[in-house]
Amino acid sequence: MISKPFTARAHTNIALIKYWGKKDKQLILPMNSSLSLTLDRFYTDTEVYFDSDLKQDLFYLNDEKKDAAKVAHFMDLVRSKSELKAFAHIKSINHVPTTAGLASSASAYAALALAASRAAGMQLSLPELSRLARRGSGSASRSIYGGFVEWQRGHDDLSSFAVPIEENTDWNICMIAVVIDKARKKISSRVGMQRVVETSPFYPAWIKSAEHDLTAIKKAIKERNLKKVGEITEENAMKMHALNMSASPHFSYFESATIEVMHLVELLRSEGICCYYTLDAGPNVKILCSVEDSEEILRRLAVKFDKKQLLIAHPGPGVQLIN
Ligand code: 2P0
Repeated sequence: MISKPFTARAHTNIALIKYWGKKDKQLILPMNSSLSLTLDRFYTDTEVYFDSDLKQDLFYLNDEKKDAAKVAHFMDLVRSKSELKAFAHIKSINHVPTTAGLASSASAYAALALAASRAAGMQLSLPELSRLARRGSGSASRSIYGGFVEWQRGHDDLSSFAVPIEENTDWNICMIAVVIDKARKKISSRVGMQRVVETSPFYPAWIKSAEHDLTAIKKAIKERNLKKVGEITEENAMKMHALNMSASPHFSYFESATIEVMHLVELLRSEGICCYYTLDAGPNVKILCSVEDSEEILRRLAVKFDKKQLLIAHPGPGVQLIN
C-alpha cells in the first residue's frame, strides 16, 4: 500500500519575544509565551507518503539521505494519532540556510506536520496542527500561521499552541537577515536553553520580563508603533543572550561580525533611521525596519558585507498544501 502523497510549504518565523526554556522536555511545553513574525523569504517544502513495504521512515533533506531519528520520533506521533502503521517517505527541500540561526526547524516541522497528517488521512484543525508541529520543534508551532503569531505557553499538551495576532498584516515592515555564518551552530537551541534553565541565576527574572514584553509588544503592534516594537524586540533578544552568558558553563552565539552589525544598527539609529536587531541561536543578525528605510540600511551594510550575505524578507503566510 502506498498512500497519496501530500506536499506542504511552511515559512520560517523570527521571534520578537523569544522562546528560551522548556517546562516539559518531552511534550515541548515552553517556560514562557513567545511572539514571532513569519517571513516570506525562507521556507521548507516537504512531501510525505506512507508505504507499507518500508521497514523504517526514509528522510531526504535537499536530496541527501539523512539519519531520521528525530523525524522518525515525530512520525511515531503522527502514527499514534492516526490509524496508519506504515513507515513513510519524507522529502524536504529547505529554502533556508540550515541551522544557522534562521530557524529552519520551525518551517521544517510545520511543513512536516501538515504533509504527514494529511498523508495519514487526518484533517487537523490549525490549533491541532500547531500542537503537533510543537512536538517536533517548539518554534514550529508558530509557523502554522502567517504574520504576527503568539505561541501561548499553556500548561499541558492541549493548551500549548500558537494563535494568529495579525495573520495578513498590511504593515510595511521587513527584516534584513545578515548571514554571518552558514555553518552548523556549536550549541543547539535545545542544549543551550536547557543549560540556561538549569544554571542561570537570572532565569526567574527572564520569565517575568518576557511576559511583560509580550503584553507591551502586542499593544505596540496594534498601534503600528515600529519604534516601540523594535525597542522591545531588541531588548528581549539581549535578555535572552544575557542568559546564555550567565549560564554555567557560559556560552554565546556572537561572533565579532555579529557585534559589528549591532553597532552599525545603533549608528544608523543615531542618524534617525528606525531599525532594531534581534538574534537567535546563531551569529546571524536580523534587522527589523520599515520597507521604506530598507534600501538605505542595505546600502550601509553592503560597505562591510557581501551582497550575498544580505537577505531581505517580508511578512509571510502560514502553512499550506502545494499539491
Ligand atoms: C525562538 N529559538 O523563539 C527561539 C529564540 C531560538 C532562539 O525557538 O528544542 O528549534 O526544537 O523546541 O524551536 C529555536 O529553538 O527548539 C528557537 P526545540 P527550537 O525562536
